[in-house]
Amino acid sequence: MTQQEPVTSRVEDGIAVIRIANPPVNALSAAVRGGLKRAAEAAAADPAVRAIVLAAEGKTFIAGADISEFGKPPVPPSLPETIAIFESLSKPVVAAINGAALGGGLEVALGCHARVAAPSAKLGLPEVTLGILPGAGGTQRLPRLIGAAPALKIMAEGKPISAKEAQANGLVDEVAEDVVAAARALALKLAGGTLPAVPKDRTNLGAREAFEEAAAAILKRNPNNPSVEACADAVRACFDKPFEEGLAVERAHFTRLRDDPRSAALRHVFFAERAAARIPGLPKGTGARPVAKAAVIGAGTMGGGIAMCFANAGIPVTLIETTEENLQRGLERVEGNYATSVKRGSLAEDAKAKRMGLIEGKVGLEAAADADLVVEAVFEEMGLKKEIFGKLQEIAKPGAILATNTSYLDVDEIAASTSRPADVLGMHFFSPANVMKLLEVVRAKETAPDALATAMEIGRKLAKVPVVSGVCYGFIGNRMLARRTAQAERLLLEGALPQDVDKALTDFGFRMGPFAMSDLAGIDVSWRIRKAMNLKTAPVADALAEAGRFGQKTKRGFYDYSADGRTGAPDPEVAALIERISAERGITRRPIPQEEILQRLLFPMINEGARILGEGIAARAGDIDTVWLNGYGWPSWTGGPMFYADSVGLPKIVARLREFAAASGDTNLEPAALLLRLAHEGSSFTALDEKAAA
Ligand code: 3H9
Repeated sequence: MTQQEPVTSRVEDGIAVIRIANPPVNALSAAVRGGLKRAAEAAAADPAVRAIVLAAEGKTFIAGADISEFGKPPVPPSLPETIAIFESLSKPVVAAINGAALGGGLEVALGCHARVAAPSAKLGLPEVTLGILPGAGGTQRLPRLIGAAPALKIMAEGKPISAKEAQANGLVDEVAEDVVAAARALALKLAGGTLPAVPKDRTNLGAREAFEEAAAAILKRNPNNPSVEACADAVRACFDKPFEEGLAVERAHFTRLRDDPRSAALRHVFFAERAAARIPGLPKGTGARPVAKAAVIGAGTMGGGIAMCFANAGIPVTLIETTEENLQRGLERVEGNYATSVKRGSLAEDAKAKRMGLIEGKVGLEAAADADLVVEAVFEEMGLKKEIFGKLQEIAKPGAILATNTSYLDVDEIAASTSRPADVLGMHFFSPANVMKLLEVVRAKETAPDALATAMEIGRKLAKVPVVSGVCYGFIGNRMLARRTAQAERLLLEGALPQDVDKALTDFGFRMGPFAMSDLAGIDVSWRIRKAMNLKTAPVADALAEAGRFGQKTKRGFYDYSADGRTGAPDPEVAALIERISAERGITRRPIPQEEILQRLLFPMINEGARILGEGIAARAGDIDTVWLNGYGWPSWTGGPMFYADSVGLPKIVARLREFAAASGDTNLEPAALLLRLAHEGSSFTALDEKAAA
């Protein structure tokens, strides 16, 4: 076999070591499955082979089925068929799990007679995150190996477990540094004896009552999740049906779910998130600058949260304020956040101490002198930001990245206030910064390629999903959000009530609608900004704020929170106030159907997304989806705004936007040039991304 073969086999001392080498993650492509089948059959037929070790090259064992093959015509051998061949061999097969064994990768290992894992290996069945269930015997073999209740937990949560946990629950037989050597030794030990395949009866399933109890709790935690429901049903079949029939139950669920549009959307989400890491136009070989120490300027809620991100990732960070008093307040807030995590049990006391130990509070910008990356997180005031960046050009060490956390302001203008604009970019965190996954990395005109690469790499180290945005007002996410916010207010004036607007979005899958969100964040925040800018764009929100209804914190906002301070009830006073404002403006209110409300909220955002893409602010439609999925709670099973637009059909969106524009006279609602072109060509945002990637 040549070196390019994804599966090779070498016989030494009576053992055939079958190796998978299919970078980057050894996904089980058709070529790998074919290679595995041939290698298994050859080892079975070779009298010199007494036992078999299944190993893999690189840092991953097997990341599962090749997700890019889903939705394409199947190529034999199928994965279940390949696994069945290994399981039925009369010679022992031991899996040498060197790294992640996920999905189909773990299912391959379950078809082996024994498993040895490296201490750092992770084992899991993450199929639910792709809207499917394990489809190569995982739902039938794992319960029969470790018990039905623990197996369902692993499948339904989709989170991998450690090698140590896997050894404790019987999923792996041994944990060893040198997995191939340990697997060889185990394989030889097993040769000639009875082979310990996963039992096909109910021996290991555990009590049915315990399973049903666990299943009920899991289904309650995951309402309306077809993948989790299918996992529970397939595992239940272990009790009710023979092994082969259980496999048929699993297969039927797998095929149904794989072909469901929700799974296609979740696969898009998976690939879009990874594609967002690729920065178009970056010179080949651009490396990141080393970042051993960070500084955050401003110890407000945002700055404190950003400092926590660095500390959580083990990077020492200086939190800088203008006065001792502000600094102490900021540090106390950070300490309080960690204390809450300890109380909830999600953080150990010593881990808290370690993280706090990485955050050093200092007064004065000079404290940024030893940082490799400085993140400014002060008020949204251009003058103040320019002053800080002007000073940083002298204080920060040569080569340090100077980032601004601005949500709206012009990063080019900020960069122009220093003599080193190549070091300047935006790192826009989302609140709460220590929780939210999205990081918009704003590439300014003069940003150096390696500065950009550094921000992206640091973003990943901070466990964020970084997405590059060009410079514009609000960048990708907030610029689109502004369109939705404008429509939400307008819908109130035309006839809807806050609960109607919010319901359209929660029914669609958002956790919260714009008005409930506004009440949570505080209506006064944007009211003050509008006042300062003399904007009259939100008459209802302004009237509420002027009446002292700031939201949850005053127990009254768009909703009434007097019951328990947190649950908002529709308030007749708010309805009366809205009706009054409509009347004052001469607007005849009308009942607005839920479908229209949803379209009025989403289509203008999609339209703005198309403008953002057309202007090159976002490199891919998938980047826009990644922003909305990770920063704004867009429901993942619809794939993000641009993927959703494709599923609705671009001509329909164009037609509706034209109607909205004509009815309102708002030229912003006229379809964007790119949207028009794609609709006219019968193309889609997905096709546009695919063309750009090719
Ligand atoms: C399944 O197994 C179904 C079966 O039950 C039934 C079948 C019948 N396929 O994440 P990374 C690519 S469903 C194709 O950046 P990391 C990825 O797109 C599967 N491609 O690396 C990226 O490409 P690019 C269940 C895949 O080190 C590159 O590999 N399994 C697959 O941060 C590097 O990926 C899963 O859901 C795949 N399965 O993390 C596991 N996996 O460089 C999915 C990755 O062109 N994978 N790629 O952008 C993962 O969770 C992570 O990739 C892993 C590595 C933890 C393995």
